[in-house]
Amino acid sequence: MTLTRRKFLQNTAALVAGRAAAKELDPNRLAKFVDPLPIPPVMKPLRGGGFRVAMREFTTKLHRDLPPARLWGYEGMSPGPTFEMRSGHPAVVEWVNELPARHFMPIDHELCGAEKDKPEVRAIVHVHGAKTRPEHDGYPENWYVPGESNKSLYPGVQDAAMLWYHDHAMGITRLNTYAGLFGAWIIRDDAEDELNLPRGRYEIPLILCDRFVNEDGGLFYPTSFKPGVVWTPEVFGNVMLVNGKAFPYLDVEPRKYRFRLLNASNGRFYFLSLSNGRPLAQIGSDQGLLPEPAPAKTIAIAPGERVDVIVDFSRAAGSSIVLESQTLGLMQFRVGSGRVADSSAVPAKLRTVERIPESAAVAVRRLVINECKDRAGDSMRMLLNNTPWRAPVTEKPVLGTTEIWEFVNTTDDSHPIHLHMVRFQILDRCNFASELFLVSGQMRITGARTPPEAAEAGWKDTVRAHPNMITRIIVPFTGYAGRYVWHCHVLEHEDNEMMRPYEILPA
Ligand SMILES: [Cu+2]
Repeated sequence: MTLTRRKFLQNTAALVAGRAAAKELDPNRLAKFVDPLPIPPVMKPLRGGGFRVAMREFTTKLHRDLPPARLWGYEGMSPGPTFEMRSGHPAVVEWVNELPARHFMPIDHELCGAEKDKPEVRAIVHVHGAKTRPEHDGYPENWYVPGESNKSLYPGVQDAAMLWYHDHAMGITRLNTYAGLFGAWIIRDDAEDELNLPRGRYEIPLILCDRFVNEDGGLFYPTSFKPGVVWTPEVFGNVMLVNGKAFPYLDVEPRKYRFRLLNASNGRFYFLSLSNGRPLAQIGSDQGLLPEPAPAKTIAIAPGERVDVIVDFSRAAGSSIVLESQTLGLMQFRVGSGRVADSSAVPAKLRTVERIPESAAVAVRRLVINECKDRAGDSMRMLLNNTPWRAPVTEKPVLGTTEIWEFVNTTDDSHPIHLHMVRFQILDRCNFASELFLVSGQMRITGARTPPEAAEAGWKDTVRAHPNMITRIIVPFTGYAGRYVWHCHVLEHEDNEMMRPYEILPA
């Protein structure tokens, strides 16, 4: 039996088990596009400067016709409030754990870091894409319990980009994030302001995630059918949420809008398109603006990735357009009629992204993505380089140097690989003889190296490593020395130790 087949059966068994117990909602019964799109409020600083953010349990309706759901969120909302920051302006945030003492998601105590001797409720915040010292980066083992808090400093010395913050606690990241602990963190700078892109109420974050929702309106996290093992290899929910609502709508004017998209799903990839067949103009990715706009009819976004797009509704006055992912409607835009003034611009040249030459790299690391062993004869075990989390650190780049990391994906899945603290460029992808490599360790490249398309030609912090391909990135390790992590951003994989520490050595 192939891995894929077996995984499918495991998933099916898990879902059937879950369904029987939990009365899963049939999403087709939900009226579409009846709730207005919520827009998270901007996070307000304290009077003396800095921020204080509390993680809290709360209830909210995911859809007009559903009873309220129990969630966890920053400042008691999900998505949490949006941080609006200026490049070069540091911020101190006190993250306060005010969560209840018991978790409402099923914990798998067999996972590394989530053993029975660990407190059930633990949290640690990571600002994804932020350049910050290791002690402020949200190291997975630096979690703390309800009643405790942690202060972190974010220097903000980086280009304009949409980052995001979410929980990163060892062995339960997938559960804490699924419960609602995530939000947007936007950095702006003068160079971006000068472009005169749509802004203010014409710039809107769209945070995507999918969840299993029960008929009682609450969340449900599918578990394995095997007693004692709660981990499932991937979770694909039955309901799509945008900014925390199921199938919302947004009234827009017939003009240009800038949408800041974030995929905050545990495992779902989206392939975004508009129902009117018009292209989306992607202007940015994870770490800020692209060199130039990249129009595309479909835009892929993996868990952890961000996509910055311009949609021009000026020729769609009076119509409604659905934002879709593979024919699945996520949300609706209702375009007002008439004509409106629009002084915003989308310049043909957005910024300069100097390509880093391969010759700048002092080392090439081959990093293998494995999905190899059964755990307890039941679930997949997913690892990086066949190495568990607690093994000694093997990746030790020197501060100030540049390296090429090549991700050799021997699995049947695409894995979004994220490196903390640094930004990088994608060099290329190529096919290789995966079976031969697995059996003999011999590497045979079987196709041409394909450079990234325009949408991936900017600065990134998360890269899709496709199955049976080698994906190469070039990484300048600038910033700070110390211990960070790199991992797959499918959160189920991450919690299954598809995550490793890496250490930046002082120069
Ligand atoms: Cu993965």
